Amino acid sequence: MTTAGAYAHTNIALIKYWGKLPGPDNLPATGSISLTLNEFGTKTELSFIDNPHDVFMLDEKTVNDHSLIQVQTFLDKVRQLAKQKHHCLVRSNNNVPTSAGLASSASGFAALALAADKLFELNLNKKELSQLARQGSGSAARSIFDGLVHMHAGSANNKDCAYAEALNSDNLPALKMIVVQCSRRKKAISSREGMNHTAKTSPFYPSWLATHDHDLQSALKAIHAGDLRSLGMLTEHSTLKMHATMMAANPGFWYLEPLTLEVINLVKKLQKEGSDCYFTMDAGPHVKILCSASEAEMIAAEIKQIPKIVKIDIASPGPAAYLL
Ligand code: 2P0
Repeated sequence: MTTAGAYAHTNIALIKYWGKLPGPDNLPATGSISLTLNEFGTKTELSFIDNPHDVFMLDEKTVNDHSLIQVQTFLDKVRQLAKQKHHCLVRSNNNVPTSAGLASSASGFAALALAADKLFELNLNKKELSQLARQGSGSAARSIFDGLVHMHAGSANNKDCAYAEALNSDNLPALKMIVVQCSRRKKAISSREGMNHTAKTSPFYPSWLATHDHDLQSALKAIHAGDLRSLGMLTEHSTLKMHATMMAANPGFWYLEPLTLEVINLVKKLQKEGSDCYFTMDAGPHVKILCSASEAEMIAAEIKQIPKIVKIDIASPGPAAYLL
């Protein structure tokens, strides 16, 4: 075989990952919980090429920036696992706004990991696939699985413990996530730079680490109990703690924009009026609203009233990554 293709969906974290352990394996310093989304994702086709280095094409354009190095470094790990030397052409197409805080690296590296598993005949199981995807991007480990997903934190003496697994969400009501795009601009600081700078300089970072597992365990309990309100409140708490930690870095930085705050103020108003809706933001200005499926249309219609919003999509929980 000389070509393999895969599709992976994006995911949005409810309990956030922000910070890494030292070392070459991209081990997350915290665990995380996410929701895979049906509406956004990346299709990747991987082929062997007769070339002295890998080539990366994103949305039909050849890439020559830091993303190429990330892809090449990832493929070096695949070649090492497979004990092969073939170079590859990676052709990816995103239906996620790239580098705008909508997690295109999550779907991108999950699709690449799955395609590489097939092309290099690695025969990895899903846990191992998530570990491979994590080495490309921490959040990618979660996009191997469908629906609600738990990614385990890394450990300095056991790199095998940083893997993802699907969670049973049968006790929760049907969920939706409303994705509210608040800007068209590309983000200035990548997640990777942002989290490394935060870990090095923010006096709040040790507190983030010390309190994170309590949030994660509480969220697991809320999911098990089918308690959307508790899960939603923990989602907001984890989000605000993550953003506060980066604002307290030196120098501080932030991804939120005035429109972001307008949206979250409206979410809080709707919540006070009795709606099951809860905000989260990632490394970008966009707001994602976790809500019950039965209220999604109504909440989206309210949010649409805010002027200058770029786009609103109502997303459903999505499937696991799959081969094409
Ligand atoms: C998350 N984010 O849990 C957090 C919340 C952004 C904010 O995971 O360096 O692209 O490739 O492992 O996975 C985005 O960071 O970082 C991310 P790397 P990644 O979704």
